[in-house]
Amino acid sequence: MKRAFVTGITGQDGYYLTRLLLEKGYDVQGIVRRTSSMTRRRIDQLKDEMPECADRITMQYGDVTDAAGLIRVVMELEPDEIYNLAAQSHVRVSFDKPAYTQSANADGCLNLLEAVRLLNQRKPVRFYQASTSEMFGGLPETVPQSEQTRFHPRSPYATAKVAAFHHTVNYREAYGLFACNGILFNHESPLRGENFVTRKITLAAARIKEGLQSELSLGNLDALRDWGYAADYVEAMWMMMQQDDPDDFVIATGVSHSVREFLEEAFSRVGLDYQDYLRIDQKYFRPTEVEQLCGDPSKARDVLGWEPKTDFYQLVQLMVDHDCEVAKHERLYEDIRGQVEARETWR
Ligand code: NAP
Ligand code: F7E
Repeated sequence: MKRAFVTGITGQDGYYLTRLLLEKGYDVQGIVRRTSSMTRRRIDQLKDEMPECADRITMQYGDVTDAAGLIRVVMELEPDEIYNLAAQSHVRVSFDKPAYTQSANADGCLNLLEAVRLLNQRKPVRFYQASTSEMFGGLPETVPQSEQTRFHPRSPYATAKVAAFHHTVNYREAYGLFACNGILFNHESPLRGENFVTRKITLAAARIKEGLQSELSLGNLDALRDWGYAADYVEAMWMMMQQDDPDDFVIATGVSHSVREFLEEAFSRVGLDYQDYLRIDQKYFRPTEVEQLCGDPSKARDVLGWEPKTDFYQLVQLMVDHDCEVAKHERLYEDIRGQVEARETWR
């Protein structure tokens, strides 16, 4: 049985990658940060969905900023494949927390690469780094962005990811490690964090429809993104790790849409006009914006045989459907709470 070690296992991609690895028969080991309240909601959901595989997921406390801890865990577990998904992944937040973002996203990768280098002296191990289209910076003249496009990072998040990208390439060249970068464009799902724009929109549409929310505050609606489905994208991560030689790949759909289009599409699916509920709030604008991302995934198609299976419209639909169910449950809960409160007032 192959063993994978996944950092960032509690995040969106952590859920989808772990699901894929379990389906492929892997033993999956992950680290979680110690927090005062539990962050394992997605992995608990996965264990409920795949009870027959639950004993093949193991988690222990760990943090990518703790180099000594990482070396201990990696040397103890001796995984065959390591996926570094851990990051402070919110671009807007990175402007407020630049040093922490650098520490988690750049130094965290370097810490893990050191552990990989040590383990590789004992047994072969493969390393995946979660790189990002944010590294390109989205200047309109660079569209479509491919593996050849020059990096022009426009946030502390992106500058840290550029450093991690180069650390990964450098460890591959200097020490002959099997280390690869997946340069993934935006990928979303019903398990996307609620403060990323797609999920913020689909949850708002569903909640407004149920009478649980009255307006939606957003920032820049003109930014263009190449949005894909997270379940498709984790397959590309795994495929990169099965190649004979390590390399870097752009993973994208090749089609982009604006935030405004996503908004229109999501609200129309629940029979609403977004303009009746929208408020523009300056606090959601970024000091420097990434205007236009649209990837060229031809290398991934030709070398890996990877292609996206889900288009923009299917993605919006599956997110809206999921969040309508969430909102219906919230509504039910509100109704029950209202009845309990009414009874307590009466007493
Ligand atoms: P996410 O949902 O925000 O998950 C991030 C994960 O990293 C969470 O499990 C988080 O743990 C963990 N983490 C954060 N800081 C950590 C630290 N210091 N030590 C250990 N774990 C830490 O992000 P995602 O969307 O799944 O993305 C996965 C990776 O791909 C990230 O590196 C992201 O930057 C990159 N990426 C994402 C996209 C995208 O569109 N989704 C595109 C390109 C690249 P908690 O649960 O405790 O917060
Ligand atoms: O913003 C605009 C915002 O935060 C998308 C991360 O996974 O993908 C993600 O980064 C666009 C931006 O994603 C709001 O200005 C408008 O232009 O959903 P987002 P992101 O910044 O593209 C990349 C590939 C990653 O690597 C990252 O980890 O939407 N926008 N109004 C807004 N964005 C947010 N979050 N909230 C708003 O209210």
